[in-house]
Amino acid sequence: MKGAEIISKLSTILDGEELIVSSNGNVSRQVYHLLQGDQIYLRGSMGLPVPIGLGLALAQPYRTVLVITGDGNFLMGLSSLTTVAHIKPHNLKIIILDNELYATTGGQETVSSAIDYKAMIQGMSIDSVKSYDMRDDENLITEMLKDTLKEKGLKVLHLKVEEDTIQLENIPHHPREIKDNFVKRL
Ligand SMILES: Cc1ncc(C[n+]2csc(CCOP(=O)(O)OP(=O)(O)O)c2C)c(N)n1
Repeated sequence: MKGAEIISKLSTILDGEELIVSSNGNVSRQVYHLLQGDQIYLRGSMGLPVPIGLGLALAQPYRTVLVITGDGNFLMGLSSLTTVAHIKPHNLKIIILDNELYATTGGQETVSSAIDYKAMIQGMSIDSVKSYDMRDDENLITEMLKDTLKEKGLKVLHLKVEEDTIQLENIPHHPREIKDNFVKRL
């Protein structure tokens, strides 16, 4: 299963009120084209989806905040997960789409293949982390996404995914426009 297919599946589970932060590059393009709403589609700013999601979750405690991030982005901003683990915002959900690549910039390998994500994240005291390999098995995806989004509490879902083959068009908005549209929803 590819990251874009998982993002598409989310459209059947989200209720439209969630605040979404997506990582720069392909993931933000996919969220922009495949999901609804004015969300935070990061452009250029690599490594920031988790810390921005954390701030948003604390500022908007009655909204579900969903971070959708590539593995390269997640690893770049990894230290912020220690703060997430310490605070444990009940409304913060993090989905890591791990293709073991910096796919956006040409498919260079990340170090993900050498990392046990579940052990690493549990080691930070996030017991609710789940990790699945979706490259051959699509069966449980709807259940897993529902569990992540609809069950209360901090959730981290790490998914091994296949590389996306289709490149979607760039987001046709300046970051300031993205921000202005997003803040209207708060
Ligand atoms: C600090 C910084 N370094 C490098 C880049 C270039 N860059 C943009 S997207 C990207 C890859 C992101 O990888 P990942 O989050 O795994 O997502 P994928 O591209 O695999 O969907 C890179 C290296 C950047 N924008 N900022």
